[in-house]
Amino acid sequence: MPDLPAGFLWGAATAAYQIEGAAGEDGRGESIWDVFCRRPGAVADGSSGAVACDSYHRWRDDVDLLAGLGVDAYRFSVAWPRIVPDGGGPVNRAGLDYYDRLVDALCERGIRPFVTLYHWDLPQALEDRGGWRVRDTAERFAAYAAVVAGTLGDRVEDWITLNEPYCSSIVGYAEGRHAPGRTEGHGALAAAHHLLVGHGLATAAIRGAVEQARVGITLNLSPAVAASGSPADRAAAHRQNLMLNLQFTDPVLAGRYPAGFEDLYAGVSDLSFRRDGDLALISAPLDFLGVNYYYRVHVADAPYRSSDPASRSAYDIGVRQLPAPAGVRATDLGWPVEPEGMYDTLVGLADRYPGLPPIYVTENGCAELREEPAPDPERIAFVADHLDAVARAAADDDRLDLRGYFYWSLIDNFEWARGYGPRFGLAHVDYRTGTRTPKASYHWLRAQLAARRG
Ligand code: IFM
Repeated sequence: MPDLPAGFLWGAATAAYQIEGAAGEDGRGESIWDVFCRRPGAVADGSSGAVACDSYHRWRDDVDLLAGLGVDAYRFSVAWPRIVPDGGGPVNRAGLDYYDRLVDALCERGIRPFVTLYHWDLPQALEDRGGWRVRDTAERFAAYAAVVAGTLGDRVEDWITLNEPYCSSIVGYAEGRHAPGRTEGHGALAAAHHLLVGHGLATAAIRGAVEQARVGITLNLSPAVAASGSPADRAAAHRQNLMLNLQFTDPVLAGRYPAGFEDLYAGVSDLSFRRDGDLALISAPLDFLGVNYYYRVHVADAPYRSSDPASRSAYDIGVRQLPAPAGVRATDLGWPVEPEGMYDTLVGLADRYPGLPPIYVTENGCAELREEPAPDPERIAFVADHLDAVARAAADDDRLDLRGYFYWSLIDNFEWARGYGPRFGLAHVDYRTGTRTPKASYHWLRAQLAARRG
């Protein structure tokens, strides 16, 4: 185990729709993912999260796994449609009770809960009223956050407002690969902005409900690398960075939209959804930033799919994503394994944002496509190499305050549009029986954590 900062926190992460199942139980409302999964062809294997890992019933097994692993913390998400089934109406006490029990069990085992309030499962009723394209959803989100914080805040101090707003906006409303499965320009950019407004409003709501709360947001960051030194490819990499990274980091960490952003979307959107005061709200000081790092994106310049900006999706920025370059290993999903991207991401944040808050790596992990539990040496190497990169960044750059690392994911689960094929877990899940079987990586990590304690 590399030399990590004192007090460095170890954890594992999951998300509600990917593990809970029980989609129709105890008053849970429908989410955009329930609806999206029914769309033919939307999910690779035609599956959904309706049953998933059945953690709604098997949560004790998950807590046992965490305790056996010896982690300090567990990052999980709360399903908004379980708490406020129609997004804005009455609160469903049975939904809150589920998380109450889970948090109690974690605290009893000495595991610190990190609660994510939005990991993509928007109540469908709100999507029917405009979803994240409309500001009202941000306000509803803050009201829901206040309810959860008011219930769990006597035991939960660490709160993450949003997970990966890039995916909830651009992948969901512009690329169309995730729920709600749209390919819009203006609407997707409005969604990205309103998600950040929701983050700002929810931050204030959580702090209002829980005096000792520490509040952060989790962003997925993937540095873009130009396929060549040509001006065209370098410009493409910059556009990719604007869309994927800077659109989110600059408003949150610097209270501005990045230079060049308006030009990128000239003719696509008039950005009229922005209001005075939004950026101040969005950039309210954070207690921590969550960084999800998986891979770098290698890109080349490419023709726009639509020649008319007015009908262009916000994902259509004249960029082609390339496979892992020759000589770079890729995971079974084809994602390039480049731990130096983790290093660059962390150091790059410190370069760009003076006064950067403390950082947790809130996700990092790799998937295999094997169905049966099997040795997973590639996962062990992946984690070790990425931790090395984290340790190097911490050692090299004293502007960085790196506080912890959460492996994605504790257990195999529903990998969104890819269905159940990819397995990210430290523990294998047999989806027919629900049985969890720790993989070699679980045993390896347990030994590392025990050695650290010892
Ligand atoms: O499974 C997802 C998770 O929900 C969000 N971050 C990336 C993971 C792997 O794709």
